[in-house]
Amino acid sequence: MGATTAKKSRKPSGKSSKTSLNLADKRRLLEEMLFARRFEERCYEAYVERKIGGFLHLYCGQEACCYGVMEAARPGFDYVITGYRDHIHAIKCGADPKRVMAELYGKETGCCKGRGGSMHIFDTEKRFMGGYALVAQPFPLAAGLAKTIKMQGGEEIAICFLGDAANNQGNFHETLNMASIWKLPVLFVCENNMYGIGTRIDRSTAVLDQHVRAGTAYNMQVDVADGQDVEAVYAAAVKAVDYVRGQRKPYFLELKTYRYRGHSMSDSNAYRSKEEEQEWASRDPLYILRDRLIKAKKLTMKQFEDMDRGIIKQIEDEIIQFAEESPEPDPDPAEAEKYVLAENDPYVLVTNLGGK
Ligand SMILES: Cc1ncc(C[n+]2csc(CCOP(=O)(O)OP(=O)(O)O)c2C)c(N)n1
Ligand SMILES: [Mg+2]
Repeated sequence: MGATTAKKSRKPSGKSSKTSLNLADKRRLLEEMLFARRFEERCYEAYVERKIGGFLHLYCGQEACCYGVMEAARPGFDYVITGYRDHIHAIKCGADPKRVMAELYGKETGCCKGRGGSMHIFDTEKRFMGGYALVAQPFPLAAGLAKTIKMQGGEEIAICFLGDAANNQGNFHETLNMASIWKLPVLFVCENNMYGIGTRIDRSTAVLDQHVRAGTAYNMQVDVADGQDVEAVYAAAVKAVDYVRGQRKPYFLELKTYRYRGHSMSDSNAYRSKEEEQEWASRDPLYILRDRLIKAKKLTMKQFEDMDRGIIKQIEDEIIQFAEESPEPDPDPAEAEKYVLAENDPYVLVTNLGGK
């Protein structure tokens, strides 16, 4: 389910993304998104069983956003950063799902040695730069990554996935302004699920269309796409990624989407109407792609169900088992300190990857 390994070349090749998805790509994307859904649902169960502690924010319903964008980008080569709804972005960048699950379990084999947990998934080898709990914190970090790339003359781009409510925080405005005037190679992807915790966007935000906001206020190239349709996301992302990679300028892509579960596990999700939930459930990103493939006679329902069973089994037999059997971290405070102090600061990590 993972992605390609990081290619270290820093010379621009001028190569753009391929513009359409073939049948094999679509089937793989369906399988990857189904894996993401089942992974998150299994996290839900593990949380209820108290195997996972702390906060847990699930990505169910929004899968087409991450998979559509990253299909157009270069996972493991481009730098990716996001908020706390981060497990699936890490996996699509190439992080080992076993180590992501072990991180959620707080085990030593986790991708942050069990010290980060759900909101702080990190895999610098795959250039997945986290996983942040503070709303909008990744905006300036993404700009910093893009600035580093620009100074090094590399072909990478920085991709920052964040929610709609993050755009009401000061970091959004300062970062978009600077990214625009400094011409930074950063793609901002706004996963607009219309809610910031329990507050609907029209109660918190003056301009509802986030791409309009970014385009008019910060003189930035922008676009908007249906975040439930992975092919539509992919088509918009190809344009966005090619623009950022080719022009070395920022771009803002808004994706209209919906999260199926509450904001986090502690959210009773009582603020949305059943009608609204049902309307979005009828536009499930998995079923849009599945039904299109079935209609084109490229997939049968039986094949889909077999795929689903295989994924559920793989998650149980390989991923959950790995997390369950992994050792607990060393409780010595001196051990833990190693992972909370500046040594592992993202800036230092970028510098270690070859930055100046
Ligand atoms: C700086 C800061 N302020 C407030 C919070 C509390 N908080 C956590 S998530 C959230 C809403 C964010 O919503 P959005 O950006 O739309 O992302 P979504 O959860 O919908 O993916 C808020 C206000 C926080 N974590 N950090
Ligand atoms: Mg939101």
